[in-house]
Amino acid sequence: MNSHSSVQTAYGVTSVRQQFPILQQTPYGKPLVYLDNAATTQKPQCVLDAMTEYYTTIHSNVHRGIHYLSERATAAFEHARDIVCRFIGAAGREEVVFTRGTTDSINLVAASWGGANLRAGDQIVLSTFEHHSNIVPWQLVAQRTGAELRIIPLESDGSFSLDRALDTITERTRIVAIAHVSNVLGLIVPVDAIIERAHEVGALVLLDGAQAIAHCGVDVQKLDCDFYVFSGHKVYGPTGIGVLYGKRAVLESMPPYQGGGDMIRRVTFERTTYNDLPYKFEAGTPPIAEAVGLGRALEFVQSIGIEQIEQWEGHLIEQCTQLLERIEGVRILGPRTDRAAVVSFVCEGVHPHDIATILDREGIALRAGHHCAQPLMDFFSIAASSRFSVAAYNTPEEIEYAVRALEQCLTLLR
Ligand code: 7TS
Repeated sequence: MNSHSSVQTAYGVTSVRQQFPILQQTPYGKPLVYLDNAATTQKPQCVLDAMTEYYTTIHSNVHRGIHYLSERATAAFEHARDIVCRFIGAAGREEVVFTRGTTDSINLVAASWGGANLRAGDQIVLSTFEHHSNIVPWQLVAQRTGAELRIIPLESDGSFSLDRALDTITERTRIVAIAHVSNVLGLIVPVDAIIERAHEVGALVLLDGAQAIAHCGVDVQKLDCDFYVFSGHKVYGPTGIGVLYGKRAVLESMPPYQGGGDMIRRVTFERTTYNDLPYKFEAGTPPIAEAVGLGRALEFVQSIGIEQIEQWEGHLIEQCTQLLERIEGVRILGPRTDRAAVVSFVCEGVHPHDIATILDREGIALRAGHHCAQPLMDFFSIAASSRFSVAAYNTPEEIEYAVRALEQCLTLLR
């Protein structure tokens, strides 16, 4: 534990933890060990306070009424957009569209950009490990347009080959939609080379940043991706809000997704003209308090430092991997290195749901299932796997406790 202790002192996990009231809970009389962060992260007090303050003193509808509260609500909402813009390094605030989350953002791009640009014979490149929300929206638009899905395969041992990924992109590829970090493998995808190749053939790239945004520094201009999408709730913010970043010229060229208030400039029954970016894609009353909460959540991440979080989580994942490797009959899915925040594994002869049920009684929250990545489960010929996923507030002690509980559980079940 000595090496952990020195890292721990420098990082200050105790003060990070103290900011999360929910972590004080003791389910079944045991301290809560929350290791289901890839599904959703918990919320620090500052996010809860920002949302309460918003509803207590600021709430009104945005971009509409010319009155005191409406102006304050609009300012708070647009300030949140500025925070997102800086956090991801976008060139301008008009490139930041608020959505309901990653799923909503991908559906927007698939329906709007895909509907306008895809034709029969065009290729949409995805990977084997995509989350269902980065598969099904593309299937829907492929069915409508006659475009085809082309899937980046994994090596037979489950590893990712950049060469194979680059080979999957062809002259007929119009868009590559791929996870920045896999929610099952934890793999940090080498996206730079993929983006370069895609652009060489004139294709766009959408990065699904749902699992990256809280764990890796993201700079959309450096990445040079055309779209970047993520959910607020996976980065210490509230549910019901997410982001679609798009390069300005690309967003400008896209038709509206949903129609309604705020997204228009002028409506007549004969013809409607649309609002400027980003409002063209924000029909109806947006999730205002949620945007405020997300802005505060990103400031919370900045207050610790994304590099510090990345390093801390790297230690936790390395520790978790090493401990799991010592257990007989445990197979870890995904790479040994280039991994962010997630460790999925299968235990010979034991069902993941049984593990999750037994560990739950020890106060440990982990995930068991297909993780909304059934094609990946099919690739591994498994129905489900178990998954530990960490966040900024997890500790080496929790990892040790969870893996020891897993060991005892396996002894019991075998
Ligand atoms: N893409 C990836 C890579 C994800 O991990 C998830 C959610 C989504 C998209 C969808 O995000 P949403 O906020 O729109 O629902 N992943 C998980 C998970 O791994 N366990 O629960 C949800």
